[in-house]
Amino acid sequence: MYGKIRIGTLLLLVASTCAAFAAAAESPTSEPSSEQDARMGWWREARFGMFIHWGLYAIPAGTWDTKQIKGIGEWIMDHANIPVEEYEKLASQFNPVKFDAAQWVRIAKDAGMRYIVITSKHHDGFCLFDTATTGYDVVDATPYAACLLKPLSDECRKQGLKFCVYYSIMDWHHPAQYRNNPRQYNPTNIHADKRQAYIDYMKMQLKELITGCDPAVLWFDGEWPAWWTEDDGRDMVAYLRGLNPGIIVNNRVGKGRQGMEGMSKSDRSYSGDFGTPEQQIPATGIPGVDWESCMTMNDTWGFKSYDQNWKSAETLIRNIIDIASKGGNYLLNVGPTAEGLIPEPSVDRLAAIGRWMQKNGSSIYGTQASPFSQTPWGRCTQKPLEGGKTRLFLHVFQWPGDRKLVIPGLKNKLLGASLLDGGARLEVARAGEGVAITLPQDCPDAVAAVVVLDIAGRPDVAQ
Ligand code: FHN
Repeated sequence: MYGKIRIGTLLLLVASTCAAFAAAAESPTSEPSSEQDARMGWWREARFGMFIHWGLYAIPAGTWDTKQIKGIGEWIMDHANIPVEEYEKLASQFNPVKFDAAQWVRIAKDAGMRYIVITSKHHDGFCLFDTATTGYDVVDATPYAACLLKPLSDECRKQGLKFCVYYSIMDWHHPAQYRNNPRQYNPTNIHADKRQAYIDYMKMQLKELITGCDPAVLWFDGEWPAWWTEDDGRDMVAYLRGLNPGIIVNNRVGKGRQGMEGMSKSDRSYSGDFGTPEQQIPATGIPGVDWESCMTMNDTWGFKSYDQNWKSAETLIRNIIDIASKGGNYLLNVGPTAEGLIPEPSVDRLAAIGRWMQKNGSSIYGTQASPFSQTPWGRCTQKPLEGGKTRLFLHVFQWPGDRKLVIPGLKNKLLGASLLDGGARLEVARAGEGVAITLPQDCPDAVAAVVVLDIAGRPDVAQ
């Protein structure tokens, strides 16, 4: 699969790669926070994105040699211990003729998502984009014979979403990396004499992605093998910033995932712009740090034909709210089929989320974490208003039987309360150490009804 590299292109890539790398000597952690704030502006506003895990693994879809394989679908090469030369043959079957970039972006946009992160190369090493570095890509190795990322990038730009790419450092196909254990691909080891060549290979591919598809975020993964270090991550960030100073990079470019709880804006001891809790919502968020919870809608990232363990739309909507109330972003995954379709159960849930976001999105986008440590009735987000005021968004999961919504410890002057959806004014008054809002008899939204409370100044709460 490596015989098809076009030498001229490769030499050009190597030359420009070295130039880009030399241009960015500054370590990312020494940058002023104002620069990071400027870079992160759209991302903090966005709060909600689509994760897409798509690749050759969608063909077996969780079944190999008539056996249903345990675990997540994109790991079938490892879990079924498939030899590389066997797995490679899947490429000749990959022909997603039903792939429709405009439809995928429309589904994400209608769900209220503001960005899309798609796997450009997962651990199996197969590239969903045209690359001069290997023939193991969708253009050279499949009957589809066309790039999948560029149309999606163009559609995102057309429909106003940010296009972002996932990229795995661990690569089960590249000859520089090899299995520690013959029964498992994960984690890989690396041949010492090929390590730099593989890092150069990654940098060439990333340069192709940046120049070809202009991703707003580089979402690294597969960073855990011991041969990849935090210094490698720091070097990679400097290289990427040399290509695009505004590109956002997650903490898995280095070893930040291990230290995520310790990753704070002050020490910035790990490279990357945001923390990446996975399949979880940190109980109190990660104060002072940008972070994004990535989660599946069922139990797998890559498509599995028989995984029907779907989370309800209510759970997914309340996850968005819970995460935003802790100051984070929600990256919700879909795993398209080998034909190029997003599974119907995912589409249905995204449409339900979109109906809620259509009415209540202003309580999520551009908001900051709750000023309260406890809100037993639901969650709170907040947004500064002009004139030094603050808007509190109270997401009510349990509608109080006595119609009194009690907000403990809030000391600010009260400016008014209303229902977000429809704007009906509500009575609000001080109640002991806090505030009580009188709600209508009937709850307007069983999943999460949003009450708006405007206050003077920044929240002053007795803890
Ligand atoms: O091994 C991958 C996995 O397949 C999936 O891509 C998730 C998504 O964040 N990341 C790794 C596991 O942490």
